[in-house]
Amino acid sequence: MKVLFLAAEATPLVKVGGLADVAGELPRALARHGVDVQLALPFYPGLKAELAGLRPLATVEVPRPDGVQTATVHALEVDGRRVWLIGGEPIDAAPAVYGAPEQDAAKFIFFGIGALQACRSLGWEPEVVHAHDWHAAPSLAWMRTASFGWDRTPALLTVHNLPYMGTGGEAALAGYGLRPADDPQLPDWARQLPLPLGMSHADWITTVSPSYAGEIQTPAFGCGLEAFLASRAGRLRGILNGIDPRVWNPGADAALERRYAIDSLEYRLTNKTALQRIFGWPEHGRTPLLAMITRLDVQKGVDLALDALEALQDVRWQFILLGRGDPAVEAQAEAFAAAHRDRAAFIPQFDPFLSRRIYAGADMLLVPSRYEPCGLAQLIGLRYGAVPVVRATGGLRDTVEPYASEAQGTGFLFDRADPQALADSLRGAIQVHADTRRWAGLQRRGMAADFSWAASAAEYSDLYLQASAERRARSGG
Ligand code: NHF
Repeated sequence: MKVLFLAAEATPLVKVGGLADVAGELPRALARHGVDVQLALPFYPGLKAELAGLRPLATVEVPRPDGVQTATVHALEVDGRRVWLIGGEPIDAAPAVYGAPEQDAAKFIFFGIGALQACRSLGWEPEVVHAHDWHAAPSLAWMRTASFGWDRTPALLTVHNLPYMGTGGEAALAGYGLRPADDPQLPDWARQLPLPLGMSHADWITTVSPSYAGEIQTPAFGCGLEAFLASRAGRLRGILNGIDPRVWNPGADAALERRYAIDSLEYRLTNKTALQRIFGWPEHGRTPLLAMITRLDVQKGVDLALDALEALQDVRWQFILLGRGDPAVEAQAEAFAAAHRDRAAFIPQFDPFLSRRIYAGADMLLVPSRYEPCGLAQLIGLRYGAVPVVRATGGLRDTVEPYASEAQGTGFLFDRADPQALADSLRGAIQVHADTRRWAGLQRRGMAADFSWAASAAEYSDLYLQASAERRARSGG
């Protein structure tokens, strides 16, 4: 089975967020199911500079009603799989991976069309085209146009984060001759946006957890597309993301002060003490060390965490927040850390090395997201024995089992997106933390849970087969 992945980012070449991990790691797991994934990425100027010696394989035409643009095609092997790099003027004109909406739309539409043209011109025809997020969604509309004509090729679209629809991309779609979606279930404002347009052409829409697949069919999470998504319920599936257990392994993680495993949990303390020392805090093993490692975005509920901790003044805790993002959220975090220097720290960075040390040393990992399609931090937290305290939404609900008794549960969940609900949950968690035996049980159950890519890959591979069979049946064999 040959599958073309189209994505704006993928590890190890380009990484901004969780999408990169999925697009980079899922193909490896799919290979074990006999699925040959070739991945196309935009050839961003930054990547070009890093791969300066790479020679172009071909150039292809990207047709527009007002003329033709040229895309360059480079290819390289990563982990034994081919990655296509599609370059050209619209990508050079908007060099950051993500920038201004109009320019980004032009760049990503160009990229998607260029990738399809490259496959055709180099003689590699995928049996399934699998696009990720709004960036790649327009290519699904384009492959069905008369001029390209891949009508028998199944199209899958994975939505990693529904609110990002490519707003501002209306003119760019028209510029490439892409007509508005004609699905009557789509509201007018959505018909000429990249993500809904792609969804209207997809045979299957997937998202990254079963709960989120259900939530986006409701007004609270559907961003105005709930009626459309509900009308596609039979063609909408939630497939949980995974993590690579070799990449995330506290038993072999070179970043840690001390490595440990499920049967040597006591070594974690060394990692906790190392963190307390960095911030000049009392090196108490019994004081709960809480952490958040996240993009500082309203979605992630950093404000809820800070307000909840304010409400827990009477309780002993220490708190580390690592991540960057929205300047307003950063300012709030900075003010919080300044007011609680003796027990709170904010490090406004994406620091992979430090993040690993935090997963390994924190007692609890807070993920109070307002919505969460899947979430990767809680999966890493579970694997590292940093017990997750999460909002019961999306993938968080699907991956963290609520603490119920000495023998059951891997973390703590709360329902309402408000600081008091989180504070109550934290109070409960901190009480259980005082009981070392119960706490170690929680940690061990979380560390033993299997969130590798194997299960996801099996589901995607089944879906590819099903989508292919459906298309074949529809077009008469
Ligand atoms: O894990 C990758 C990621 C998700 O919940 C995450 C999100 C964006 O918000 O699928 O995409």
